[in-house]
Amino acid sequence: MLNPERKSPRRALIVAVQLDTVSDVEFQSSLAELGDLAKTLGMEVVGQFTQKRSSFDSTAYVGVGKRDEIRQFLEGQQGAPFSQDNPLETNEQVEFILVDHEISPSQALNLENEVDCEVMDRTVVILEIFHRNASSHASRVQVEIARLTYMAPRLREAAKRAGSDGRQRSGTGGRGTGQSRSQMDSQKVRDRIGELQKEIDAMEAGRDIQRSLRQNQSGLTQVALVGYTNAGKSTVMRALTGSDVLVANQLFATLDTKVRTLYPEGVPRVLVSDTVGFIKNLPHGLVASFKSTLDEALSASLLLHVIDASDPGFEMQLEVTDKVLAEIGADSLPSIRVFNKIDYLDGAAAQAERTLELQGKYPGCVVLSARNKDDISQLHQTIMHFFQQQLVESEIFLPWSEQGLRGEIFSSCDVLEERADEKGALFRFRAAPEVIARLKELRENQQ
Ligand SMILES: Nc1nc2c(ncn2[C@@H]2O[C@H](COP(=O)(O)OP(=O)(O)OP(=O)(O)O)[C@@H](O)[C@H]2O)c(=O)[nH]1
Ligand SMILES: [Mg+2]
Repeated sequence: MLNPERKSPRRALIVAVQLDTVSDVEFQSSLAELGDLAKTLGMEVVGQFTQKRSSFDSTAYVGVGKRDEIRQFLEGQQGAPFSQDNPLETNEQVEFILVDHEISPSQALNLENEVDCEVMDRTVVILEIFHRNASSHASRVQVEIARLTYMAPRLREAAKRAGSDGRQRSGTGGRGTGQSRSQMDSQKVRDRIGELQKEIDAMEAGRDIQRSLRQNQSGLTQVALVGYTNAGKSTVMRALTGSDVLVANQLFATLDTKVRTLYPEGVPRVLVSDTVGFIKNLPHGLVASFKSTLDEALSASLLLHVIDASDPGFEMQLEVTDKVLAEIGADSLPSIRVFNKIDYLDGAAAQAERTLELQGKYPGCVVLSARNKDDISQLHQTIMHFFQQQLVESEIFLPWSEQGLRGEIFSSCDVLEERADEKGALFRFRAAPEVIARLKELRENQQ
């Protein structure tokens, strides 16, 4: 397992195949993202080996020639003095090969054996980050399920190899579980996944209850922040709610949904939830196991799709998020695109020009910097406006002897008028239809 305490970065090489269908820009941005993922794990990428192909090599992902090149490069590092040609210090050998795709267990093991260096594919890199950043019990269990699901076929493959040639590496997917491949047969892994799944189901039942309790509270409406990892969701959340959610220049800093009240509070009261970030090629196991986190987005009445406008690949990131939202059925929810980090552009004129450009291309979007107070209060207004549009006008008369609901009316409704006569007070207000229905019911019960 990677040791998160270790100070000096561990060296890694990126190895990637560019398929015919992938443009140079897409390919480069994917490599840059893998580099960021590696950095998040405390690794330093010291080089990359890429290859154009129409499909992956079925034996070991990259072709024979490329494998030779990598092996020679790695052998060249062994004991070689530090020099211009050898950017690696003698004692700091490359420890990992990072592959920018999810590859099969046999491809990973063949590549490992041939170049004699541990291989981590994109999925295992992401799983490792999720494993490190998961802080609640629920997210730890979910990550564990995803890791075991990923590991199971790899354990089988490794056991097969160990049986046939006796060779065993520490290898792909086996890290972090505290058990070697041979100790854990696939039946045990399946049993463990079953146990963990039961735990998740029980937790989900609890969460559903909590969610419905929240929804039953007077006039509560919810907005969910969604978007690509590192787009600034938690920063926007913090600014909108005055809360202290974790903000970090890391990928997947937020793994647990947080729910807070929009501040300053208005009518209706609005809850804001922060969600896990999306990424291209999110491991399937994680999409499934994190569905419950994204479910929070599904129960929202409005989505704020946060996009890092300063990232050259923001359009791809926007598409990935839209695609995942569609996959979980959240594409029918009303949503506002929030282009963030506009402060990266120098000067008001450049920012205004970019804002116009984005608004032309994405009608109805909001362009802002989460670090700018005025921008945040405008966003606050936009959110309130959205929910206020859904309020309807109504009135209730409370006789002087039955003023018990007065406080409730003021806290859950936008009171337009309070008219008093000798019999009591008439309240004219705007509120969510369900709040009005509940107030009327309470009023009838009083009579
Ligand atoms: N300059 C600038 N930086 C920002 C802005 N908003 C967020 N950031 C920075 O971007 C980084 C990521 O912000 P987060 O709020 O953690 O992003 P996130 O979308 O919650 O990320 P994950 O939880 O990892 O998915 C942090 O270093 C923030 O300080 C902004 O408007 N301007
Ligand atoms: Mg976050």
